[in-house]
Amino acid sequence: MPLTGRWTLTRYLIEERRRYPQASGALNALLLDVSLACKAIARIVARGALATNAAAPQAGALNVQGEVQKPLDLLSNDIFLRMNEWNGHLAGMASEEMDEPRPIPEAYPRGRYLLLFDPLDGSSNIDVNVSVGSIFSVLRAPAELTDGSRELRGADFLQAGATQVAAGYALYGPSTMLVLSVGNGVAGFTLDPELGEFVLTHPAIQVPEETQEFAINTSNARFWEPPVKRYVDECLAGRTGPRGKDFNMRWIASMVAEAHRILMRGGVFLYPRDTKDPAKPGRLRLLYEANPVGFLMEQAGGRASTGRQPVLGVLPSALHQRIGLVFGSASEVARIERYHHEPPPGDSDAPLFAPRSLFRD
Ligand code: AFP
Repeated sequence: MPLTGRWTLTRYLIEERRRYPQASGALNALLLDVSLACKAIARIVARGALATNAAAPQAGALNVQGEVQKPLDLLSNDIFLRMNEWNGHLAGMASEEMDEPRPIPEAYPRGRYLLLFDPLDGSSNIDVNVSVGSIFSVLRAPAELTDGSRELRGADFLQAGATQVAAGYALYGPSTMLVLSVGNGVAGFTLDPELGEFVLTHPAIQVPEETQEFAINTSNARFWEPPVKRYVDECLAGRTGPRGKDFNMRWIASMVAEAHRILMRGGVFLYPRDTKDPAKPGRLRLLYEANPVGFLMEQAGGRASTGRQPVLGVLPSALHQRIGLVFGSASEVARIERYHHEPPPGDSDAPLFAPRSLFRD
């Protein structure tokens, strides 16, 4: 298809910047470098087993989460670091794959932003040639970091998701896509492999409100809390249950791919807090996964929650903090939040809310 009439990522970012005449262009330049990192990772992922022996786990390599790091996780992390350390727009980076945040090398100037990322989300899918992605979040850096009066600390990244300046992901699927928000809605770009450019193909993405699709790893059912069990049971009951309609289920085990499906056709994703491992209040990471996906969902008219509160309102307490996460179509997420706040149906201590009560909806 000819490019005429289509916007490239560069044009989209410039048009967005024009709404802020005082903007320096630093955020745009940063996002273009992030997109270049994603293109480089896309090339490697697309070569599959030909690229390296990338899919083979490296003996003994564990990240700070205690998960096996594969060569491709490490390579993608390195690409993100190298593509972004030199440009003068960042005061530091933090990655799911690194124990400590990465300061900007002395050789380069410091900038006004912080970049957080999971360079290869869903990497267990690499072995089986199923979609994976990169996901990132941009925060403002404290002024003392930018002017060089002090060194980077982990605490600099502990900002609520609502303060994100931009967030997005790249999806390495049958085609490579970049989906991005700079705080004015969500736009999706498809990589044109001939031009090597991200081209705007999905402007103004909105999460469809009506859904009959949910995504959860049901092998964890015995560890779920009652509100989650109630929600899933009601979906499974289908047309004959309280929801009065049949639901379909999906599970890709790559959150970026699930988020993309939900942005395109609606649905709800749950990786809730559970009782599987008391040391881990959820599976996903607040700063590298929940916050950027939460920002995108809210910007697309959807909703993202811990189950108890909007995820973007959570003040992080640690760089690698895990959290329960529910996101997708706004009314479904609101329903799941409501189930967390109201007494369980049939609770004998709460007769007004018992299943047959007039006070239940
Ligand atoms: P990896 O990046 O370590 O493969 O983890 C992927 C992920 O964080 C997220 O993308 C999936 O939704 C979730 O884990 C899948 O977890 P289960 O293996 O428990 O289904």
